[in-house]
Amino acid sequence: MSTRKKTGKMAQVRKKPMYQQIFGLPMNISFSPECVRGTVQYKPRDDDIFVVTFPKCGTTWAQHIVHNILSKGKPFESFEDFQRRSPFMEMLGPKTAEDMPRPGAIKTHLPFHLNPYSPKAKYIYVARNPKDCCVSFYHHTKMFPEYQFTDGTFDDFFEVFINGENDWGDYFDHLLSWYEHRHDLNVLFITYEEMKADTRAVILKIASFLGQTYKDLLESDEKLMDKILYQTSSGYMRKHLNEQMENFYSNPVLWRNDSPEGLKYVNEYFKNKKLEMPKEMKFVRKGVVGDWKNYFSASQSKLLREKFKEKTKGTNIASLWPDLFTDINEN
Ligand code: PPS
Repeated sequence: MSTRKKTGKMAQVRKKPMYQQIFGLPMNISFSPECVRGTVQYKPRDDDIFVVTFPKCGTTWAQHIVHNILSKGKPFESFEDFQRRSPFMEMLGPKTAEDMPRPGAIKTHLPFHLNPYSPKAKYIYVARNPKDCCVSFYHHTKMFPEYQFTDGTFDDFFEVFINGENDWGDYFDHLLSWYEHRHDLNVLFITYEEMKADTRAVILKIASFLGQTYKDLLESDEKLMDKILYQTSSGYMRKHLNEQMENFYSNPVLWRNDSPEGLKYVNEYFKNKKLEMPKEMKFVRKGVVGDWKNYFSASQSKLLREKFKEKTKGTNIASLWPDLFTDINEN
């Protein structure tokens, strides 16, 4: 869309997704504010395990890996089972974490200062390079109808992302808040790219963080390791999880009636706004490193590089993704 300025030049008016503000952060507009507040106020149990990420950085993959390790290779049976055993607390509400079968892992997307914290709980933080994160977030925002962004372009979303206006706020503030804690004994800081480069090594790292017995078991049972690698592969998850999500959202009993508080709220929001979940779920999408090359212009890469430099000054964050700004001619 464009409007004519007084100078006669056309100025771009960018399309923006819909959000609500809670705790000073933009949040998914269909989430219950009570559930978000309840999440921040939740007091972790000593045996709590959290999978925390900025959105679109590998949460679901890490949740599946953790679950497969804890369950000795038993995959989630359905999307309902996934939500019950590994609840997304801001969306579903703190009661789902209280009711979660244990051992299990709670999903959150909160920056460190807002995430429920206990020195005894364990936190797995997954970071992903900002360019692929931005592309993945763009597809997510286009796919879910509550954002009212189905006709938004990548250029529109890039503006939102670079300004930190997307849900859960600024990518860099989030990353910095957890990066500071990467050496804490109860924090395991990993990257999506590391998971892609050597999934087996990361599975062992996660198992060891969860408990020596999990690591010992995987080291002594090659078949179990292979099963976990298979069941957490992007191909397997693309087929099974996407299908499970489609089944869940097209089943009125599961999604409309018999659901946790937070999901009822989302459901009401959808009903009031006459929104429908997409029939085809592309939640597990490409699952690769470097898809940004298909989206970023040279000037967008330059803008992000400048922000990256400014925000991460005095840290070693750039060394997490050494090639991020070298393979595009920005000039
Ligand atoms: S969310 O909505 O924030 O919970 O999304 P999140 O799970 O963090 O991130 C989604 C991206 O992770 C990719 N994904 C995977 N990559 C590799 N292997 C496996 N098994 C896997 N599962 C999910 C998913 O495809 C999203 O990335 P993009 O780049 O969009 O493909």
